[in-house]
Amino acid sequence: MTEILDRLRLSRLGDDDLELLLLIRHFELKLLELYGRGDLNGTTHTCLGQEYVPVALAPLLGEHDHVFSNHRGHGHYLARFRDPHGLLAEIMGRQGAVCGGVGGSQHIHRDRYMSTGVQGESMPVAAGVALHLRRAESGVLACVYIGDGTWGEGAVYEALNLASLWRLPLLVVVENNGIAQSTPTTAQMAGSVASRAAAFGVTHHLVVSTDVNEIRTSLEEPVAAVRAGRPLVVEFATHRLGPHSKGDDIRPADAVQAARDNDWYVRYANDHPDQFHRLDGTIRARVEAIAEEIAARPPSRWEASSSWEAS
Ligand SMILES: Cc1ncc(C[n+]2csc(CCOP(=O)(O)OP(=O)(O)O)c2C)c(N)n1
Ligand SMILES: [Mg+2]
Repeated sequence: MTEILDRLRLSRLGDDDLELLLLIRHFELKLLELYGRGDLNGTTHTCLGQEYVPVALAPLLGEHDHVFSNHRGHGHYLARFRDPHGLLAEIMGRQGAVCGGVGGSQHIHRDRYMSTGVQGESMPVAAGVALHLRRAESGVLACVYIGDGTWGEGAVYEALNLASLWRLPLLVVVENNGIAQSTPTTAQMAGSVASRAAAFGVTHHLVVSTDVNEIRTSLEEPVAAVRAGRPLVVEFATHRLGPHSKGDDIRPADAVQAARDNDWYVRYANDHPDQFHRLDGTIRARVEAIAEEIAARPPSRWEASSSWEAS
């Protein structure tokens, strides 16, 4: 019995990893609060419950790797840049915004990181970038995050086909949270992610754990193989803790409860209370202070770069 409980216990993380997880959690909670108060315009999709995915992947990706994110991308961005100021300023349209405030929550571009709110759009783009990398920057990969619902887009299959045929260094991270907006995966997906990857001869790796250390170790070799030209689909069986965007949650109570039962945040607090409580309040307060500081800034201005003006 103890053995079973030990296995269910989340392993202890370094402070750095836990701080990043907590930063993403409190950032997302703050956003929902700001939207709820009417302090923000537009929309947002939080990654509450899924924070551990980009945190586990973070050290497996290098600064030269490209990352293509999606509509639910705040955690992807924070895990790559640890820049809550730039992201919040972007979402709030304040000075210091990563993209001058014209990208907002879903459309961020910084160095080799790009997100889009258009489902599936980034798959062929990432495959094209991976083709360039295979030719020009050996050992560098393109990582693309997509959801389960995005497997309804034909562009996903065109990209998988070429990635396999041309042995592209393409890492497809699927955050399968079992739902697309309000449609359960079971109501829209025939077969499975694994069988669809197999149809193209692409390796598939399933992650059911929420243990950052365990996931990272299990992905070291498969990600190294991607760099050598073996495309990979990593499917995370995960849970969306919050609504699709803001107030739009029509899931039955048992589905929401299942997401809560799997929440790494609650489990980690139980398994490592000292470390958790030492850091949780600090990070929460840090996010609170960042939000106040950003809200007090003047509006952002977007100025076209000189190269754009010239063209
Ligand atoms: C091409 C396209 N069709 C529809 C939408 C509207 N839309 C935004 S998110 C979403 C659901 C995406 O589900 P999934 O891929 O599972 O990602 P999740 O939201 O669960 O993270 C839809 C249909 C869109 N943004 N782009
Ligand atoms: Mg989904």
